[in-house]
Amino acid sequence: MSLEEDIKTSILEFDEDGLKKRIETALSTKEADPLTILKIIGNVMTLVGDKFEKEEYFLPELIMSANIVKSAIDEILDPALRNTGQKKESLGKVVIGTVEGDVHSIGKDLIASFLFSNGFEVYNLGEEVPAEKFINKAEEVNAHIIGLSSLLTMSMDFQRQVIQELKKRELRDKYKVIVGGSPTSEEWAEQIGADGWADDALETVALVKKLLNINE
Ligand code: B12
Repeated sequence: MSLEEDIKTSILEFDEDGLKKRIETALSTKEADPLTILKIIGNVMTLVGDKFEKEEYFLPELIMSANIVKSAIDEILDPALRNTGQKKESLGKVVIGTVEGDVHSIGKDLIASFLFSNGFEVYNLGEEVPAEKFINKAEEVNAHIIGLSSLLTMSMDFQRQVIQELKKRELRDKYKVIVGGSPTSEEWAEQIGADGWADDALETVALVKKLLNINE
């Protein structure tokens, strides 16, 4: 079976060991690089999402698949990316997280990994991140970009709150704020006064480069 098929089967069968071993083999034999594997995982998770929507999967299956993917990314793919990316000069600093009230991590983590592997210094603050924490971290590390992820209609407004809080602190012009996540859109980004929106990880890399005037 192809690498894609193997990864898909392991995730859909909740086979954490199988997934990790297959990824390790693919990396050690140079069958694929970490970024290619992340792309495959992203596609499989989109499929998992579709199954949930069609009620073929329920919450326990979702949690299991999300957990094994997170563990494979944290333990294998992110370290592998760090090894290949270490010598690169930083193209810019990005603070990213999922907004308050929202625990969805997979899309945001994919974005963080893609940005990192494209030469950005990434500070991933995790999930359920309050506005203050985004801003404090951005101030602390002198970030260029603040990235806000939201997968829930109920949490979207916290993206707006981060922007309002930046304004309140007279820091709005200091950072480019980008937003994303399935309930958000270009129009939403405009409506809340964000600097950009992207649909997926590849588009996000292009967006960040555009916002920072990086021509590559
Ligand atoms: C996995 C999942 C979960 C997992 C999350 C595990 C984890 N560690 O992430 C668990 C089981 C915990 C979960 C819980 C819940 N979930 Co949920 N979940 C999903 C599911 C199936 C997939 C999300 C995912 O990982 N997609 C794959 C990744 C790769 O895609 P992505 O997240 O969209 O990210 C991409 C883009 O959006 C974009 N992007 C993302 N972030 C950012 C940020 C920036 C800055 C940019 C530029 C781009 C960007 O790029 C990413 C990469 O391509 C979706 C359904 C779906 N089809 O999306 C529902 C979904 C998001 N969940 C939903 C709901 C309702 C919930 C719960 C409330 C369920 C419940 N009844 O308890 C809870 C929420 C708890 C909370 N407080 O947050 C709804 C949300 C509906 C809505 N619009 O409000 C959805 C849409 C399912 C549905 N149709 O009902 N969930």
